Amino acid sequence: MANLPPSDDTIAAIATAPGLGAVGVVRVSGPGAYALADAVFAPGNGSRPSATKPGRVVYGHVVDGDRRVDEALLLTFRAPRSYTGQDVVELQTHGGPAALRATLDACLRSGARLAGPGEFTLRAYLAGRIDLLQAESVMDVVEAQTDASLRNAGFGLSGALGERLGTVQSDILEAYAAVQAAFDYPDDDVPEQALEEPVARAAGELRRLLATAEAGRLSRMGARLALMGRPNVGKSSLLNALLGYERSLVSATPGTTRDYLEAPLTLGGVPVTAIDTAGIRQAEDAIEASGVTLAKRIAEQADLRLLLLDGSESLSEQLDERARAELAKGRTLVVVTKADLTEAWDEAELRLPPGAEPAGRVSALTGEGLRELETAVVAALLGSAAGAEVWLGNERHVAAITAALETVERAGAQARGGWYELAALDLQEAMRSLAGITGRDGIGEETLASIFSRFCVGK
Ligand SMILES: Nc1nc2c(ncn2[C@@H]2O[C@H](COP(=O)(O)OP(=O)(O)OP(=O)(O)O)[C@@H](O)[C@H]2O)c(=O)[nH]1
Ligand SMILES: [Mg+2]
Repeated sequence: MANLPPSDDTIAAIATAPGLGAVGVVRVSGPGAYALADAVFAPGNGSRPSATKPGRVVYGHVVDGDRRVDEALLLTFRAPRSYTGQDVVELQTHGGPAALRATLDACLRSGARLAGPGEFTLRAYLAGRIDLLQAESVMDVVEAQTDASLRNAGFGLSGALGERLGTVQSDILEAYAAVQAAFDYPDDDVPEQALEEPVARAAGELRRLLATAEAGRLSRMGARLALMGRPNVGKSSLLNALLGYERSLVSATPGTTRDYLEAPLTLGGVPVTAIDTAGIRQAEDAIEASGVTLAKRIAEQADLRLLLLDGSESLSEQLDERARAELAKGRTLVVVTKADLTEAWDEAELRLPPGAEPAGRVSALTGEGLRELETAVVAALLGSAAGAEVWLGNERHVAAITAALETVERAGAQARGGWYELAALDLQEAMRSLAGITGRDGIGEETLASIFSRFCVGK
């Protein structure tokens, strides 16, 4: 069983990212933080660090015994007004690995313990300064790669998601009270809506949050977008146009792209890996045949596929039975290319099967239709969550909300059938699932240990 580290000793860690940087920070937290600062920091004005007013920045040197380690700034925070709620000092040194390592060593020699991953944030949580939801959001902010994931993390950090869950919790409590009343006083009629309404409100809000889970997952993990189509339809040209630089080889010879190639881009806040593939046809040699097999596999595994059709060439050859069968598998947008050339057919002739959506006409040459295509891709990836204020970005929260929704819905059905006792149990379970997200009402030590172990050291 995983154990939490002690929270009453003094810990230290390098808080900035490894590598070269102009400034690096060693963070120290615990009851011995100020004594430690006296031992490892010599202010330029000859004062003692422990005598400085909290919140001040002091110039001086990090020292290790008689040795000057580096020029540095000292920042001081007094409990409880610090990140961890404890006495905290931060040493800002030059950012090179040697200076930081030597500063940390001086701290460890002066009695600090090396902090484990997430230990500073764990202390903030244990001190009651932040709830678990906010603690996890700290990690999400640190890890955020795109604006959208940063916005989602900020939503958890500010407590706004906690507030929305709080509303759900009070609805569930209200339903619970109604169920209890119906059970305790079977002779007094408890009006049906006293139970139905809060259950419906709670379930509705949980469903709205869950509808954004896929978008949240994609904003963290990224989406894979496969470009497919016959040789020469303009797959490589479209990839280059989307990227804004020449990534993939383009030529008038059909069968130019034989291998596949991946390129990263961001669409609507979602990190997307666009994959250019070999044109699909009866291959002329073994290498091309391997490329075609690979292209089909990539299309199978993609989150979304773009099927490209050349608008200036005959449609029937490009959209044969095999291509139509592929379309029927869903998750596919149909893109008509070479919009700058004369149209050889009308879009009405497409007659797309369900699962495939038209995404307009584009020209890689003139840029026509590219914005609209990007919008269509984002809409297809995110669904209704595209317009939502925030997305649920954390798997643990998604699991807890899914469980809460199931039990709330079941409680509603039980209560309608007159099974009040069972409904009450389900509502209690739903409360427990939601409480596990914020951790306000207690959470197992093992869960805590596993959550904080995913942090980086120094946070
Ligand atoms: N006029 C015009 N020509 C285009 C456009 N997009 C591509 N082409 C031309 O079409 C030909 C094929 O383009 P590619 O991007 O190599 O096509 P592909 O689908 O990657 O072809 P393969 O790799 O052979 O499967 C090239 O001669 C391009 O210049 C477009 O939007 N307008
Ligand atoms: Mg190509």
